[in-house]
Amino acid sequence: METIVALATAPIKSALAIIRVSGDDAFAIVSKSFSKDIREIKERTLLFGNIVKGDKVIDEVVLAIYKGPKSFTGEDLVEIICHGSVLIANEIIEQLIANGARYATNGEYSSRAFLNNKIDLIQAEAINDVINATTKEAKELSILSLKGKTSELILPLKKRITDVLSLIEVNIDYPEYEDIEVANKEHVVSLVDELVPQIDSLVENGQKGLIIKEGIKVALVGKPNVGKSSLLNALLGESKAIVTDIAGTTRDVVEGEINLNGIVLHLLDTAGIRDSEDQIELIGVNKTKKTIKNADLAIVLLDASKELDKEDQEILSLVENIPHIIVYNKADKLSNKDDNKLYISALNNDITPLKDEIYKVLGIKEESFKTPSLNNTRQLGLLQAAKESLLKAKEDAEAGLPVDLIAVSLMDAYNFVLEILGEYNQRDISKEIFSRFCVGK
Ligand SMILES: Nc1nc2c(ncn2[C@@H]2O[C@H](COP(=O)(O)OP(=O)(O)OP(=O)(O)O)[C@@H](O)[C@H]2O)c(=O)[nH]1
Ligand SMILES: [Mg+2]
Repeated sequence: METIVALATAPIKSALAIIRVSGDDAFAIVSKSFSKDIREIKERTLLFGNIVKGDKVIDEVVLAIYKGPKSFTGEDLVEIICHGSVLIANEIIEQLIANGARYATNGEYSSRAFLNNKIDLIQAEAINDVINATTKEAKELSILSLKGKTSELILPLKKRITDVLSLIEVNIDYPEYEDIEVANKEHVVSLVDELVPQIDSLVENGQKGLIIKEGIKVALVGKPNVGKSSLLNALLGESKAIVTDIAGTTRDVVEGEINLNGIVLHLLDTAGIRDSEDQIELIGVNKTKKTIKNADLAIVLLDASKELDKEDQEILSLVENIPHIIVYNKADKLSNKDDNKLYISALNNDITPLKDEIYKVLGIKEESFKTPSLNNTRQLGLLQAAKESLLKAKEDAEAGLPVDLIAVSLMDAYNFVLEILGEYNQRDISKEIFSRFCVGK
């Protein structure tokens, strides 16, 4: 493979910077500008020396030298650890390019690791997730995937589909042999009945993993004056949104973000919904309706001190089709409470019951943070596709179709499972995935 070079650390002033060089000529290209010849090195090693340009020293550096295939990319790889100056790093990179390397594209190192079978696609995606994680919990979950724990979840599916597919193959290829088991409808039906619940549970865990990784959009909705902005402020622990006793205070959507015990909530405080003559308020109300449609969870606030009215009912019907929590605010004004209702007082910062309920609705438990899962939309989409193909195979089996036709859907399911790992059609999908990486990864 062509030799590539890029800065692996951030292009800012720091103690040290790392430049990565990977490819067939990595050792030769570095040797041209290093005070020692490293071409014959066979073992992983560290070397101290100078990077030079003619007789000028660019920097004193340490080289971490990895002889392929025992390297991250699987190729000969050199990490040049230099002083953390952008000028020095650029000068070294220019020198290596002059010596025959080319600047790497986004994610090209990880892409090579994948193509050289050092990691599967799930692990490659996890590298990006680790880098982009914004919470400790999301980072830890991604580390599990990086270590291959998520890939292991797929292996039983792969194996079981292979079992049945190979039985069918043998039957098709060697119909004359009488001592082999006959592939029949029951094999397919029992395979599908066994795997579909497994896929459902993978999807369920994956959706939780996605929430832990990316957080959720939470819309605070309700009539004017029920205390939405007060709740936003209480959740954020700062007075971000304007609160007044004038109905219709909030017009634009006010956003805030909190980390609720490991889950990032992107909070959206909205304009109170009501029929209004006020042009500006009406625009706000329309924005609220759009916000509800895009939210993952709606928190509907009702005023605990008042009777439910038609306007409240209308708001409840707006959230009917998305996950929602109904909460009674201003509980401090009440003396009698109904055990079946969720009460809070945004004014008094008494909102713990709501925080607990959010966890409950999302189904996130302590173990969710430690459970490896297929948790990006690509992986979840492929799981869904695999499930549909399996169900089609079962339908065909039950309709009495010949096994070779049933095998077509089974093969589709198999390929979808392989595609999760990047083992099918790998070059096309990996191109798309690695383009999302930063250069130097
Ligand atoms: N007693 C009591 N008053 C509250 C509580 N929460 C909010 N309020 C008061 O209710 C009034 C309206 O609060 P806001 O937070 O502005 O209400 P809102 O839902 O954002 O209203 P709009 O922006 O107009 O839609 C303010 O006077 C708050 O102090 C509560 O828990 N108890
Ligand atoms: Mg408000």
